[in-house]
Amino acid sequence: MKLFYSPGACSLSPHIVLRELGLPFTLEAVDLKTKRTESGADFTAINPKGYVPALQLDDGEVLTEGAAIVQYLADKHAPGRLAPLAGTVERARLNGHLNFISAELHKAFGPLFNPALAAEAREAAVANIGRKLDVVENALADGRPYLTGPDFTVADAYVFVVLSWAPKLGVDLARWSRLNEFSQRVSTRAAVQAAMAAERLPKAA
Ligand SMILES: N[C@@H](CCC(=O)N[C@@H](CS)C(=O)NCC(=O)O)C(=O)O
Repeated sequence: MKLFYSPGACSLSPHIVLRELGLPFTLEAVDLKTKRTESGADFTAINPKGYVPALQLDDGEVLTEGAAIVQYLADKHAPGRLAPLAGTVERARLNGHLNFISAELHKAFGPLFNPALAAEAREAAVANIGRKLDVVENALADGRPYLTGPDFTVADAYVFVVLSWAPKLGVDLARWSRLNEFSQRVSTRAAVQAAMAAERLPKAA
């Protein structure tokens, strides 16, 4: 398998999952501005959507959409470990988290990646992010270490990556103490550290 990624982008989530599962894979970086991969290929010919992550399977098929990729990896390679079995209420809860992270939290960060964003629009975007972060903080309110309970899942990998963007984009996470503890906890996992090192990202503080 080959994961097309950009350092620190949402592709870090399937990257972490590949390492959590101990699977063999290669990495190929994508320049998201030029849409060229590090080997010079036209990335839009690999993923016409033009964004990472994309996971090329050994038979050539290319999977896209981070939430779909991580579920495929978990279900295929370690059923029930990083994602509860399909058809269970536990799995439906996990899907709820994945969809929320993808459609609500991840996308709420989108405007902040625009360096030309006007101050007023930025303020609105940060307030919107805050409302989504409240939801995630509440999911951890009973002191559970991970989103769905005692065990690390693919949703934790994804939300960890999205949270990691906040300081880089000037969003102060100080008021979400459980999210801070969560990020710290996840950052100590061997697979997370290995994925971040492979993407040449600085170690979490
Ligand atoms: N719906 C997609 C969104 C992926 C996405 O937003 N990727 C970003 C990096 S985090 C990207 O590659 N942006 C470049 C672009 O859209 O041109 C998913 O969940 O996988």
